[in-house]
Amino acid sequence: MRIDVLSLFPQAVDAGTGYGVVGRARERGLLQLQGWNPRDYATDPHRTVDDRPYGGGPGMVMTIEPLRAALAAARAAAPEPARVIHLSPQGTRLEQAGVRRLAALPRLILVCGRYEAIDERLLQAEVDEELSIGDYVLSGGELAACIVIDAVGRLLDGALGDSDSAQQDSFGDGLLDCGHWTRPEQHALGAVPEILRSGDHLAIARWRRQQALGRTWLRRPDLLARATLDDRDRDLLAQFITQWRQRC
Ligand code: 9WO
Repeated sequence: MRIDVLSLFPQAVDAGTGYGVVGRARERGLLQLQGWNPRDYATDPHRTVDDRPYGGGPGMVMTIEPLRAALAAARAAAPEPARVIHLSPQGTRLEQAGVRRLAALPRLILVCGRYEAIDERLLQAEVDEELSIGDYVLSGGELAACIVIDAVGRLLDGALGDSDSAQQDSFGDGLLDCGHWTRPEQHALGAVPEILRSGDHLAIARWRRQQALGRTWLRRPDLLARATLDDRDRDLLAQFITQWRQRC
C-alpha cells in the first residue's frame, strides 16, 4: 500500500509512524509512505501557505494553491488512483470497520490541515472523504494521520508476525478484549485467575468470551447493541451479569 501525506510538518508523520509494527512494515516496503509539504509549492518569497479568513474572526485559513500543487505532485508520483482523505473533526468517525475498508485500498492521500481550517473550495474540489478520529480539536491533522496510518498499516498482509492476531484483537468481532496476564503467577498485586492456569483450553476460551462480553456490557453498551451474539453468548453474558450483580 502507498500513503502520501500532505502536511506542513511531514517529519511529525514520519516519526509518528516510524516504530514497532508499522515502522517495520515501512522498512519492509509493505507500506510506502511519502510526505509532501505545501510550503515547498508556495510561489511567493515568504512561501506563504495561509491567509486571513473572509468574514473575519480569529486565526488563519490554508490557501488553495500550495495545497493544490502539492496534491497534484503527490498524485503524479505514482500511477495508482488515490482516495484523498482530509483529517478533520467535521469528518465521519473512524471505526475498525472503516480501517479495514481503507486497508483494502491500493493508495491513500491524507491531507493534514493546520491553523483554523483549509479553504472550503480546495476541500470540495479535491477531497473524497473527511475522517475524524474523535470528537476533540487538535492543533493539526498530523497526529490524526498517524493514527489512521497505524491502524491501517498493522492490517496489511505480513505486517503482524502472527497472521491471526489482528483478527483476534479487540473489535475483531465488535467486542472489547478480555484481560491478559503473564508471569509471575503470584504477585503482591494479585494472583493470575485460576482458570487460565487450568490447561482446559475449551473452558479458557469460554471464560475469555464471557469476560469480553461482560466488559463490553459494563464499559461500552453501545458496542454490545451492535454486536451479533449467538445463544451461547447470551447465556455467557446473562451469567456474567448475575455474578456481577451478586458482587455489588
Ligand atoms: C480550530 C478552531 C479554533 C476555534 C474554534 C474551532 C476550531 N476548529 C478548529 C479546527 O478544526 N482546526 C483544525 C486543526 C483545522 C484542520 C486541522 N486541524 C485539526 C484536525 N484539528 N483536529 C483535527 C482532527 C482530525 C481528525 N480527528 C479529530 C480531529
